[in-house]
Amino acid sequence: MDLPIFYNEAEEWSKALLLYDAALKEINTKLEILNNEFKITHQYNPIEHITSRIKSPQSIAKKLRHNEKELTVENIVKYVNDVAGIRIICSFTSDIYRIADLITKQNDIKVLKIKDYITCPKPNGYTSYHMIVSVPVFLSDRTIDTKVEIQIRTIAMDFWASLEHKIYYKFEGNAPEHIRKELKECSDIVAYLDQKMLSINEEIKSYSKDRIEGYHEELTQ
Ligand code: 0O2
Repeated sequence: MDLPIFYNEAEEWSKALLLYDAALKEINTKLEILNNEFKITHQYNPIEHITSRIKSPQSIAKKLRHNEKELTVENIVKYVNDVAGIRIICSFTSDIYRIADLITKQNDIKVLKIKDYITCPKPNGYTSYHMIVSVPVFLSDRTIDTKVEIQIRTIAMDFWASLEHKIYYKFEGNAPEHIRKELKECSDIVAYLDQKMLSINEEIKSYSKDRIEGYHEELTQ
């Protein structure tokens, strides 16, 4: 990734990128291990999929401008919490808190900030669970705690956020009132859908193996 503004800080920026990339790899590996363990011990997969990204130079510059900070590597590292970002898509809302808890319990991860937009959705209807964490990256001569933003949400929340993001950019943040209202209504439907899916799943889990076998027998009679 190039940030052409930084001619005199190019090396410093390359080092920062190396750290962000390493931090993403570490968190991704941790999540993969947790998910694999879950599959074996609970025959269940709480994570649908994971994506990760390094924030675009334009987006970094925009965020610093918004915070009225000069565009320097030092300011990026200090003030932009989501240069390295991971998005975890779960099946059910309960999985979100389970995953967040498992991340928090990892000894080498420090949780720096939490924003629970599920308990407190944004006024536009955005829901997601955000964690800013730091993870130690071991270099040849030192260890550097590096920040990563982790967003955890359900498939339905992600569907809403992806479309809202596109609409937001299309209207440059000034979507007509009726579109905003309809998006908010869709977010209420998403919340209802997640709740419904969760209760169906709870009911399925309450079926004992014997009950399911009995049900199969009834069908075949
Ligand atoms: P992009 O393109 O994803 O990089 P802080 O981290 O506390 O310094 P910030 O950045 O306001 O402050 O944190 P917050 O509220 O946790 O939001 C960070 C990210 O969450 C955003 O990154 C989006 O990815 C997502 N997000 C937040 N609010 C919304 C929303 O209303 N709609 C959608 N679709 N996504 C949202 P960026 O930098 O905006 O963008």
